[in-house]
Amino acid sequence: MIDKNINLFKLSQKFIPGGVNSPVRAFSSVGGTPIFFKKGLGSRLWDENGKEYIDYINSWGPMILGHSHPEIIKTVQNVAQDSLSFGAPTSKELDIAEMLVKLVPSMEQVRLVSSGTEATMSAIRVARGFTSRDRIIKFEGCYHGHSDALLVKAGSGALTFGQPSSAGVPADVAKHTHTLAFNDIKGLEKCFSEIGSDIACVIIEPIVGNMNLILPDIKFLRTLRQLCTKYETILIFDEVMTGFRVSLGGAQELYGVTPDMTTLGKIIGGGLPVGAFGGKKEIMQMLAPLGPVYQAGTLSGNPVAVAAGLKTLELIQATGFYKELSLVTTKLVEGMTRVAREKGVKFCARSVGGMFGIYFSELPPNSFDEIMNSDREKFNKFFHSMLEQGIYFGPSAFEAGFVSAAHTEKDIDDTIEASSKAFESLND
Ligand code: KE4
Repeated sequence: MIDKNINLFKLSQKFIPGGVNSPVRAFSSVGGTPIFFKKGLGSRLWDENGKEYIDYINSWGPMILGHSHPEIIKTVQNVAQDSLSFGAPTSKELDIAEMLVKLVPSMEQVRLVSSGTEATMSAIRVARGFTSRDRIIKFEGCYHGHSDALLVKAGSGALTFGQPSSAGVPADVAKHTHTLAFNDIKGLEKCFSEIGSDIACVIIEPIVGNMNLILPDIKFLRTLRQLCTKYETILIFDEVMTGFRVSLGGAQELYGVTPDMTTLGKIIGGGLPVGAFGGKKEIMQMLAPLGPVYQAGTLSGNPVAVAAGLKTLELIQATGFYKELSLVTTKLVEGMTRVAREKGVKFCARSVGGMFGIYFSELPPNSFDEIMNSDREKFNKFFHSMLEQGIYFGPSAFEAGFVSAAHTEKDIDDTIEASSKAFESLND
């Protein structure tokens, strides 16, 4: 039987650079042919050959309720009947803004955009406008989308390609971005002691999901908060991935560290394009039409996308939602770790809420350098063995995995069973 994925990928490369609309999808890091999907339902995906998979990418986070959730689909269908876009205010934008401010209380005001990249790019511009400073700090291995100032040692995509900074980013832009080591308190203190009063903002993934899953040292986050307060630097938590993924209140709720601004995306659109950035009112008032910082978007707050996001945000507030999601995700990582040990494979895994990391290393990594030392080759073999068995993990050793509320105990058991075979194949 002809593999439609191979044909489609070959054809796509004729019209689309690399055959994909986002680099990580090309399987460059793991090798082989990307899978072209045509249907998703609950925890399952079907490719163009009709092969079924259990999905642990969930569109890189948005599909926390699973694919084609009936209530979300119905909401989208209903709203779409009244036009897809107005380019004018709608009551739904007020509804989701009110809900986001309620669920992320560090945000007094919020503005909607159409992607995480737009959210982080805009947040940095507001921070620079508010402080009249140019310098920003990010951390190696963290990824915040592809705006120029942030493609300086980004973690997702670029790291996989082994060139952590991107061509096309002018040196004059990159020079304002200082990249520090995640969890390195000394480096942070040194940088602030040298240039603290010139730093407009620090942007960080409070829990990193773009150099695989890396947890913060609470002392590191607290020191960062203290230094930003001391030097009047805006602290931006990029929760595009962790927002509503690790808990209802995100990483800032889990760690009890309050940023000045937060960026969001993925889950808040329920699978449709929605991003958001928000923070203290005095900062957000810098934005046009009130203030001197310009930011805009034709489809910002799109009514259909916002409706999908609103329904998603409503459903994830169900009692016990995150308790259950965390339990299922923990069962997955504990089960895989157990069978890896039985097969004598050097492997570990961990999870936070509905996201997880798997590592072919003795201990879970806590830094960029440590994740870079994990066994990429073993990951790639494992990835393909699981794919063969109908289990779809992220096609890169530097990505986190995601579980949805639609994943059943049987999905998890089947995945653990498949991983046992995959670990065995590593010993061949
Ligand atoms: P988007 O522009 O892709 O919507 O969001 C950029 C972004 C910003 N901040 C964080 C913490 C993110 O994780 C992302 C995007 N995440 C990647 C997954 N590693 C999206 C997948 C892709 O690039 O295709």
